Amino acid sequence: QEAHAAQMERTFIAIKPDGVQRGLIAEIISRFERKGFKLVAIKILVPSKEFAQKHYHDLKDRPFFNGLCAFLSSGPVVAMVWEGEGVIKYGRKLIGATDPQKSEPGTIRGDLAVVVGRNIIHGSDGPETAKDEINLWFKPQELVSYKSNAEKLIY
Ligand code: 3AN
Repeated sequence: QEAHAAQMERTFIAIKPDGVQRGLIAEIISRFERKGFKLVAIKILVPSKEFAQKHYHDLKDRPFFNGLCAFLSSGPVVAMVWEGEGVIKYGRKLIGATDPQKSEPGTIRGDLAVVVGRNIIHGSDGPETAKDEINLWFKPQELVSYKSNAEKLIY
């Protein structure tokens, strides 16, 4: 282990029920993987309504909060943790703007979604939310630290 190999940045990414039902799991994972980010945790689950409310607690005063939580808990969600330099900010870039009408072509939402209520993917919006969301969705032992052989070609 090299001295500078400190814990790399991590973010929480979820493929929402619409993304799963539409068969976009591999497409979305592929975009993060090809960029050079590393998958360190993954599972599929149907979140309860209460769990969805915890996940979206920051939005509890918004008019769409109930619909949003009902939707997140309506079917299987693929929950993941991705690791890499700048992964929080760049992950948001790969995802694109919240409203798919405003996300650029080339982004996940720009290429694959049409309306804000069905925008197929969630990504943490900063270091604090990343930490909170990873802790909410995963137990520490579900995260796997490993050295990828490709890393020396990426960094
Ligand atoms: P992002 O997912 O890009 O971080 P947030 O955190 O502002 O965006 O919103 C979380 C989720 O709430 C969005 N992914 C979207 O599904 C939903 N949402 C945001 N704004 C609206 C809206 N105006 N109407 C319905 N749903 C919304």
